[in-house]
Parts: sequence; C-alpha cells; structure tokens
Amino acid sequence: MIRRVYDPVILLSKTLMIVSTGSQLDPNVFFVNSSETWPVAQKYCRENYVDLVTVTNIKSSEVWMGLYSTIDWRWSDGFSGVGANYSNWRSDQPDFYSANEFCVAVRNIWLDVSCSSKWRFVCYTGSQLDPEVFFVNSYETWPVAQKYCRENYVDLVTVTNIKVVEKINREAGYLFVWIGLHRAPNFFWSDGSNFTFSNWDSVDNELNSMKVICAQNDQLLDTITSNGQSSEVWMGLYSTIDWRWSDGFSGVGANYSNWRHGQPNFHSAAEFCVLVRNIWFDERCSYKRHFVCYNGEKMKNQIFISIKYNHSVRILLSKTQMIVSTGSQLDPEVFFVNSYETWPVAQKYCRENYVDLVTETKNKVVEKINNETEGSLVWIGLHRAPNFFWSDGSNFTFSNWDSVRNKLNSMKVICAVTSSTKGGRWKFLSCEEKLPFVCYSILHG
Ligand SMILES: [Ca+2]
Repeated sequence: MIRRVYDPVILLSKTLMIVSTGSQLDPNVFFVNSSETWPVAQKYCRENYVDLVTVTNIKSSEVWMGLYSTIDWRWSDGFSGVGANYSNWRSDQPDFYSANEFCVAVRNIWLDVSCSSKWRFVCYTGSQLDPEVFFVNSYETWPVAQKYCRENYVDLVTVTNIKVVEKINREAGYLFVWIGLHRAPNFFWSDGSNFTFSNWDSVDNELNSMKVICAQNDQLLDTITSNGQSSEVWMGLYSTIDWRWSDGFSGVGANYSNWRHGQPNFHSAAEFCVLVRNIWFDERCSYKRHFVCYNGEKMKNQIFISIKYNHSVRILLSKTQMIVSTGSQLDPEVFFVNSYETWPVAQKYCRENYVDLVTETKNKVVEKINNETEGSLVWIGLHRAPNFFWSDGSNFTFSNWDSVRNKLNSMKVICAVTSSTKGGRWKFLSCEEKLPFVCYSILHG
C-alpha cells in the first residue's frame, strides 16, 4: 500500500506540472473530513485534486525566512571583535520557544529565554577577552539586569572564550544567570528605529501580529479549523527511516540493535545520529560528545596498501569494501577518543586516524566499547539521512516542526501531520493511522 508513495510515474508528472505552474505558492487547499491512512489520503488527493498539501510557503516564507535569516545575536556591550561569535548553546537551543525568546541565560551552557523572565546575572569590568566578572544575587529581567550592570560595572558579561565560561561558573556557582547575549527583533520595526527596553513589551505584540501575517499557514490553519473537528490532519510530507553504519557495513550483524526503551524518539524531527552509553538513543548530530573509532589489526597493512594505491575519495571506498570483505566489525579494536565533537567531525577523525566510527554488530562489541569508554556518552557509526519528502516531489526547504517526540519504533516510513491546536506545527505519526487530510489544487482554471 505504501509502495504507492514511491510511484515514479506519478511523482514525475506531478512534479513537472508543479514546476511549470508554481502552484504551491498560492494553492487552493481542501479539507477532506474523512479519516484515512496517509497512502489512502494521498491517492484520494491525487485523483481529485493535485496532491496532499505541500507547505513550501514561499509567499509567507518571505516573512518566515526573514524572521530566521535576520537572527542576529549581539552582545550587550556591542562587542564584535575576536570571540564575539563564540557560542556554547545547549544542543537543543536556541529554540525560540513561542517566538518569544530574545535573551540568553546560562548555566554553563546557553539557552534562549524570554527577556522578561527573571534570573540572577553576571556583570563585567575590564576587557572582553579576560574580564573580571561579578555575580549579582538578585532576580531581574534582562533589561533591568543590563541597566544595573551598565550603572555599576561596564555591562552584562560578554563571553568570548571558555575561560570566561569558567569564570562565570566559579562566580555564579552553576546557577542560571543572564549574560549579555541577546538579539534584537529589529525586522519588526517598520520605521527602522532601534531596539530599546521600554519597547520590549510591544515587541511581543508585534510578534503576535507577525503570526497573522503568515498568510499561507493561516490559510491552511483556517481551512482545518473551520472544517474539522480533528486538530491533526495529514499533509503531503513523509520521511523514510534507513539507519546506516558510517563504514557502510551491511554484513551479518549490521541489523544488530540496542535501543534504549522509548528510543529512537526523533525529538523535534532533528535527531539523525546515535549516542551510546551501553544502550542507544538518537540525538542531534550537532551535539558534541566523545566518540569511539575502530580498527582491525589485520587491516592496518591492507589499508596502508589501499592508501598507497588509491587517492582521495577512493580510499574510503576501498576501506569500506575491504571491511565488508574481512568482516572485522565482528571483532574490532575499539578506541575511545577523549574529545567532544559533532558526529560529522568525529566521523572524519575516525576515518583519518582509524577505519571509521565503530560499528556495533553484537553484544561482544558493546562490551568492548563499555570497557573503553567507562560510561561516557559516545557517538557510534549509526546514523540516517534526513530523507524528508513531499508527496508532490517538491524540494523540502521550509519546515515548522513541533518540539515533540516522534516515535520511530521499527517503522520504515513515517508521515507528517499539521496541528491546528499547535499553531500549524508539524510532527510525524505512523502512516497507517487514520486522520482527515488536506489536498491542494491549482488556482486558475
Ligand atoms: Ca532521542
């Protein structure tokens, strides 16, 4: 049944038509108040309209893209020298929650939060690269904290390197504190006036009206809310789930799995790499963690030979081929690398210095890794490509994910819903669930 999703004839003809008409930019949308599985909904839309609705949102994305492309973090003191771009975000931040987070609070790592929330704060004097920092034990909003720091010190602290982070931790004792980082929603000011603190409340109002400007989303939302009892409806988006080992291993043991209960949960539709502490969970690939590479004693010479006789990208290819043929993933030498890196950087390091990120093929390999890592959270080679597809073949560029867990279980394909009660935000469900859906058609006749 799901095979229809990949029907190449349908995709080609629809895509050609869409590309020529550009109809997703201003489609008619139709709510179908009948609960169907995603494949059935797709078939219905294709037979009666063009396809399940695609939210590429070009019209409104000029608003949305404007919103995101003008994100411009600044230091309160205006510092823009070396270190001004230093960052230390928590892996899931900044998340601009409720479109209302323009200031930064830290407890070692950084979170964007509402500027009107109240935290203690850290001021500084001296230079930004090596400041003296002062913890102020009073709960204030970010603007009030800024005012206080400016009157009594230089400003809220600017964080330009890890040493400043450590200084703050020493002074603030790992409490949540304001730092000087914030961003001005300057694109909301039609007259171009500067962001000022007394205007802060009206910024919230501007943001609210901004949601109204997002016309196309609203058209879709209006269609859902005015017609449907159900808040969740299918749209045309789906994703295929295809876990792979970094080294391309596909032999016996390649399908071994060791997921933690409730994982992989594809949180916020953003987790494509796998972290391990004995058991596995999916995590954002941009998260920085230790990692485990592997090698095979027998393979060293072979790799040396292959490097000698091949060049550049072909080296990786020959490694993979050789690995598949020797099966050394079944009994690898594993190496704990005591450095925090993103998954792609860890992969590069392992490929340059060993064979690859480790492939887990059986319990024995898990034990080897545990022995080496002594309980550290580590990247392994397992990962998957984003694989987001619109039913009509449109490119996946715009997204509007809800911050929820998307249970993958052992599904091979998941389908997306948009929720009118969540401001149109998206999440994934099993394609076999039954929900109403939204089709689209071309405006002119
Ligand atoms: Ca997860």
